[in-house]
Amino acid sequence: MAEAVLFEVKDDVAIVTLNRPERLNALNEDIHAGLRAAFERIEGDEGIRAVLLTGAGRGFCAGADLMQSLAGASAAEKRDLGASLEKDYNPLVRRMRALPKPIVAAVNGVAAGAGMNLALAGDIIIAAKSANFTQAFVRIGLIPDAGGTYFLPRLIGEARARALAMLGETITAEQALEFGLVYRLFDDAVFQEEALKMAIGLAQKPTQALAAMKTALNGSADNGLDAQLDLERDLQRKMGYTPDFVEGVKAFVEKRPARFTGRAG
Ligand code: T3D
Repeated sequence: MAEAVLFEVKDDVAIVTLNRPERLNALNEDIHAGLRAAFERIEGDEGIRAVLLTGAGRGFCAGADLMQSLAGASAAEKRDLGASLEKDYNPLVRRMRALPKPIVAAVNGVAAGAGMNLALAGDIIIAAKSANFTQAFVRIGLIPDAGGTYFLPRLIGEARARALAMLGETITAEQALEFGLVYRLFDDAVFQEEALKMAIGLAQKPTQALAAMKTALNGSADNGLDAQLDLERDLQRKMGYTPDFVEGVKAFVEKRPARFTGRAG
């Protein structure tokens, strides 16, 4: 049986590919286990400085595997969806947000339900022009999970978030761009190449600064201005002692491109 999550490292980028194309990469136990293993490796390997998360085949991710939702001997247990969020989805979303390395979520095709929200947990979300997005939850009597009710209003505002969640309509990649849900679109033919290029570019940037940016931006969702200014001060103090700050300034003075190592000290 093919691995449910493919993992490859290229030019300091971990390429994590959801790999159940026949099910549009719907999330089952195998995918969750594969993602846990992938992120454990990414967290533990200093040589990995960026992540590219994408899907195999024509889909990015069609959300939870509905074929397995209620099937099997333990159907009653499976209806405790809170337990499945607690075990699989919530730790994954927390992990992605806390990861001290940038994640490019490269939405190559349909992103539905928790599959869409998995993409939103990334740092930079890009999409192929043929991709589409849907908060499919309402169609099966659920609410958006996997961080959807947190990310959506912050990314696209209350009005659009509520409409997408309640209507469960599908939006095109162009609409997602217009809404501010994704950063950039690429033609399908060059999508994977451009996504990798973006991730490799991120892997060459000052990794400590990108990690600190994630901390600061995560904090800004909940902090007031005073707390956020304090957080910026504390993080910038740390940045001042990184070799990449010294290299960045030196490169500027010497009028050459900086060669960042991403090292902490
Ligand atoms: O159980 C829990 O843990 C609950 C937690 C829920 C969190 C959630 O994510 S809820 C949202 C779950 N996802 C959905 O409701 C989306 C279901 N899928 C669709 O509505 C459509 O497949 C799409 C709109 C995404 C794409 O449509 P289309 O026409 O491009 O493709 P298709 O023909 O429907 O799908 C292709 C195959 O993938 C098909 O299999 P088949 O008929 O060729 O054997 C289809 O059944 C399968 N597939 C698509 N989505 C899922 C799936 N199989 C299992 N689970 C899926 N979510």
